[in-house]
Amino acid sequence: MSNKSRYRFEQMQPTAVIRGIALFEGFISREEQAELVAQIRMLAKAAPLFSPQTPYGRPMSVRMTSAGQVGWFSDRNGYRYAERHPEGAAWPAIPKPVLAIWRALVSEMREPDCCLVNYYGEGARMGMHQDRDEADFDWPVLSISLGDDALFRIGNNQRGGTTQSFWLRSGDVLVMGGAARLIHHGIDRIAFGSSPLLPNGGRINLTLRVAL
Ligand code: MD3
Ligand code: FE
Repeated sequence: MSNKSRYRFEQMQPTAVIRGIALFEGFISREEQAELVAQIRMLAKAAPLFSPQTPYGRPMSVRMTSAGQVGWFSDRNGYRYAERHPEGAAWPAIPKPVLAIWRALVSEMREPDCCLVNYYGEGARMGMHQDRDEADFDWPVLSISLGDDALFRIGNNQRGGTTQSFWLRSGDVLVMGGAARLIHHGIDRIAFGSSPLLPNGGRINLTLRVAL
């Protein structure tokens, strides 16, 4: 049997592995972080950030948009991937430097279908949830943190049980594959103003997923 791993991060040395999630602290340089922010600004001009409604009737505190074939979307009818921005336009392409990070850590065999862009302003949070709107859980999810520090919490594949928290900082990358792919996770809070990357503060998270 070949012991060649399927995804590149499996042959790399993360700075930590927490409940199966591979953490690559400081993976993205300061210069590259600034370039990513410039790309996200252009992206958000073509596909403006919006506050998704939830099936529970309250809007999310995180503002979001997407790039790629599909965008992640939520409204009164539930969570799903949509082929168009709520204002009707197709989603912009995933920026090249973002795809380069996916290729470096995941694979050159397939690109992600969706790059979800989450923006956390002061007081924004994301409750504990699983990412399970995708057709295929064999592909890992990759997440990039930019801007203010965020207190990230992970639980278990089932609801409830003990949780572990750690801070995500600008330039950190997480890869969730294998048994960690369906772990519950959320963002309890951000330390608004802790990073100089975004002049007006806040945090950007990019989450790359094979969705279709
Ligand atoms: C663990 N975003 O968009 S990224 C999300 O920082 C989301 O905005 C958070 O959860 C954020 O769905 C957390 C880290 C993350 C992303 C996807 C995961 C952790 C994950 C999928 C499976 C397990
Ligand atoms: Fe998630």
